[in-house]
Amino acid sequence: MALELYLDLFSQPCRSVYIFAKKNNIPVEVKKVSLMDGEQFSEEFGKISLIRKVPALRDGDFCLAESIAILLYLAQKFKTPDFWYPADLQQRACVNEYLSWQHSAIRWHGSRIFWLQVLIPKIMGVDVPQDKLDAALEDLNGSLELIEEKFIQDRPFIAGDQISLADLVAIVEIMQPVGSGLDVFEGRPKLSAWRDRVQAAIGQELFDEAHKPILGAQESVKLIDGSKMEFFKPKILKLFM
Ligand SMILES: N[C@@H](CCC(=O)N[C@@H](CS)C(=O)NCC(=O)O)C(=O)O
Repeated sequence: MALELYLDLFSQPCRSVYIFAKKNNIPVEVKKVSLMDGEQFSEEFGKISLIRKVPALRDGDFCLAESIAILLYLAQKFKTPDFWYPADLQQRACVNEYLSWQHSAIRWHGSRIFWLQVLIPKIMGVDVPQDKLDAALEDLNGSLELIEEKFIQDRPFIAGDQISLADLVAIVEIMQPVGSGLDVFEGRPKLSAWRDRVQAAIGQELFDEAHKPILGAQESVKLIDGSKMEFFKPKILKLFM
């Protein structure tokens, strides 16, 4: 029986899991959970994950949340090529280091720009003050600098000569602010060259397919009836206002 992957490609961690499964020919049935329609709060999805966030995985009776846990589960269950999660102690440590760091850094910093520039104006009906955007951009730039100087350094990829889970998890997060119209690669030749290598390793077609929704988000979000996204308001007030 195929594994069920619950996801919405608007979401960065969903894209990493989706790309990983497709790239490695892992048999999965994709079940879309539309975040904009609030389907993460449905009774049906609650049976898959009480965390109520995507991605989530169901493998028979076994349900798993959290993208990193899912990626590692898939890598181990399907014995994907070593380079994704190298057996070499220090290479694996580099992957683990990046995966541990990203949660509280680039993940939030890239995501925040998307919320401030695309979702909050739509849902709250107001533009976000420039000083909030400037502060968010400063944080994002700090994270991008660390990715270049600390994690990529002079290597082709984060763990060495080949793509790993670290690069995959990094690229999907870095693309989130790009979806709000911000060219994060401008003036960053090292990051751009790394992005090109990651895209080539994933395959352009799969990369583009996974990123189509987020890269079209500025237009598609305009068409959504904002009153249908009221359920996001408490979260916005708590996290951003
Ligand atoms: N740490 C989790 C984060 C998952 C997450 O934050 N998912 C977001 C989309 S990017 C979500 O489902 N949000 C729904 C909500 O907050 O209502 C992971 O890596 O899987």
